[in-house]
Amino acid sequence: MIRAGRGLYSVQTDTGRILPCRLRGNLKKRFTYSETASHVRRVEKTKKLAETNPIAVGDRVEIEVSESGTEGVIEVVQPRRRALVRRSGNERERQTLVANLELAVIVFSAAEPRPDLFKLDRFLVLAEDSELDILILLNKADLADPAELSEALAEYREIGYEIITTSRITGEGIEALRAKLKGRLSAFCGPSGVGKSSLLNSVQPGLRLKVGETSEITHAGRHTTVQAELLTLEIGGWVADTPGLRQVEFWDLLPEDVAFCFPELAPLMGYCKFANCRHRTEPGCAVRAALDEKRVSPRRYQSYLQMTEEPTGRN
Ligand SMILES: Nc1nc2c(ncn2[C@@H]2O[C@H](COP(=O)(O)OP(=O)(O)OP(=O)(O)O)[C@@H](O)[C@H]2O)c(=O)[nH]1
Ligand SMILES: [Mg+2]
Ligand SMILES: [Zn+2]
Repeated sequence: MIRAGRGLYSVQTDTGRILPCRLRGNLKKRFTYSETASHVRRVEKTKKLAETNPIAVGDRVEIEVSESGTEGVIEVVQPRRRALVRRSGNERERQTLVANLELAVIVFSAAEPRPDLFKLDRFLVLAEDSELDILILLNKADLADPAELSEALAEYREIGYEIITTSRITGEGIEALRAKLKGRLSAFCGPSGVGKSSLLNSVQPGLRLKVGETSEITHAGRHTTVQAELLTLEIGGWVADTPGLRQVEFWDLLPEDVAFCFPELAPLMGYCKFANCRHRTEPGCAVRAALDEKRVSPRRYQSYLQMTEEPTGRN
């Protein structure tokens, strides 16, 4: 399923045709997902599903095509593998942004808007928790001071993240980005106005995605892209353009699981004196020791503290 409207979905068939489809009525009610997210660390929880959307972009479906052959009905939604899931806005509902994706492309801009690294960390944790491959794009490189740029990048490269600096204006990084997207299902996510749709237009000029005006995006609440949509790439693969997220709320991430989503903290787990250590003020804490020895960035640690302070789980 590549696009969702009001009760009407676009489904791309194996032959590449795109058909408008409705959802079989009873599917909406008894909707269950077999969740295969295989976190060994996660205690199996019974999840009462309150989904914002019963079916998400990226879901594989079986359809019955009408006699005329011009439309269809979605009969079966196949079990999802990995998905990008968050808690939606003020509602206590689970929202699947994109299903069955392999790669999360997290887009930030070097300027306009200024990068909020704490927000970047939240996106990273969201993607890590879903066990996705991750690529960070630092867009609008043309607006940045190169020295400042490399400083921001170093922190993430040190802990193993791949970052490509890109610019729609100079074309920097576009070819490298294309190579990363080729042949897989990926999703662009990040705050509004960072240039997600612009970059996709550069990757494939025929897409003609709507792009926001710079003057508009400074007003809070302006979103140019309003719905996730899966685009077919000529080089092979699919990529979802998603609307910018103002807030990244986790759906069911437990505070004790957060450290596992920090690549520099995960290897330390199990080495604290207390098994239930929250890595704050406990004696014999391996995280605090790594922090003292400057093996962990104080800013990233701050990010960890912020994320475990709030109620991250469903309550
Ligand atoms: N200087 C510069 N401006 C850019 C670049 N990429 C995008 N922009 C501008 O940034 C603004 C926002 O771009 P969009 O592509 O609409 O941003 P978006 O991330 O898709 O935003 P939402 O759809 O609201 O989530 C537009 O005015 C673009 O022209 C870039 O590399 N350099
Ligand atoms: Mg957009
Ligand atoms: Zn600890």
